[in-house]
Amino acid sequence: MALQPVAEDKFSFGLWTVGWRAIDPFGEATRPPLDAVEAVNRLAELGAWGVTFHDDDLIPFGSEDSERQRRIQRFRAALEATGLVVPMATTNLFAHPVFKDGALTSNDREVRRFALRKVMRNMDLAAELGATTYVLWGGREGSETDAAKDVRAALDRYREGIDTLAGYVLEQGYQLRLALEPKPNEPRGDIFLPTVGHALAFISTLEHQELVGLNPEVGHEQMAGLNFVHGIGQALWQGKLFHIDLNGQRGPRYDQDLIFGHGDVLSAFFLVDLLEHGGYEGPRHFDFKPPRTEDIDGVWASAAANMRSYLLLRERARAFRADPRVREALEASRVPQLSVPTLAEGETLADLRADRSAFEDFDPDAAARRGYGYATLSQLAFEHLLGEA
Ligand code: GLT
Ligand code: MN
Ligand code: MN
Repeated sequence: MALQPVAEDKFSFGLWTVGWRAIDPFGEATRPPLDAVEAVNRLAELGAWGVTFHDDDLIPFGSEDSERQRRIQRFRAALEATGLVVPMATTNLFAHPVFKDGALTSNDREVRRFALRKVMRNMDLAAELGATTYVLWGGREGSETDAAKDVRAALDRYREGIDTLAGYVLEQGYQLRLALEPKPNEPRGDIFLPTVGHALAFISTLEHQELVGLNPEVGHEQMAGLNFVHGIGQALWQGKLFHIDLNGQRGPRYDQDLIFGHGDVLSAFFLVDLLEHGGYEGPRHFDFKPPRTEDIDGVWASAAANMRSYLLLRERARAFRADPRVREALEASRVPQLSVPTLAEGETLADLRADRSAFEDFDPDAAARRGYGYATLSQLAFEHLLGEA
């Protein structure tokens, strides 16, 4: 079994993941800062294909222009030396206190204008480095009290912000698509566009909706108790899965950002199965946090673990799909029948109403007696996951 990642696997990591110093609300950093060039070198050694960043991961907020250029040059040189690509970039619109009431939806108009300029500046860099996806995670867009926000006005501003940024991409002729990343809460008490579903509905109101899709994160949907595989299924169905943040989460609680697979492992299995067989060709991007207990060796061990988890699950998913017993079980469960349109080709409403077999002669009790065989099918998946099948 090939568990050594290769470029074709399209594994990517954010600089902020391996670079997380483990500062949490209760404690100080447990690790020293990690140089971006060191991160690029080590990720490349481990077999990653891409690296992603927030503007402020690469260039500290408020840096002089010369310092900014120096840091970009070093980063670019490391990319060239290793062959690592930058498939995606994003903006830090959450750390500086100026964004304490949000960025694109802050009540303060000056803050909203500043946020747009900050995004546009980093879009220039993203395009220069060859990125094709620009993520927008609105972690501070929200509130702790419903007295603070007119949600309809906030959504007007959110839409105006995204329309403006998409307009900028078009004006500049950049090859970038925007990907919104939903999250239900944390750091805000409640965040706007809390789930995949909310974000999809929002996108349908945008001026340049073809340019805007999603970057769903495993843990964020699971924090809301939702089925991530179903969310991804719908995003794919709507042509909106532009990017994905893989990690682990154990149910509704704070955002854990565990190693991929180290949460709901059955869901991770079906997720990999869907990504591999559902036509998603984008990056497999890990947005995890190396546990706070780890030293730098543990950081690299955890980065490698994400990729290994994915490859193991991919192997298991392939074996599941190739198993003749699984094909039989799928057939017995009538899974392929769900792909058959309910009306025949060209069938009219009158035809349906005239079809006695659909109603008058249909025996609902007989149909109700038929089992669906999901216990067998589900157990087969479970045994493949455990490598037992
Ligand atoms: C932040 C957040 C992630 C987002 C990143 C992109 S930043 O770490 O928790 O889920 O993907 O802004
Ligand atoms: Mn994320
Ligand atoms: Mn997260």
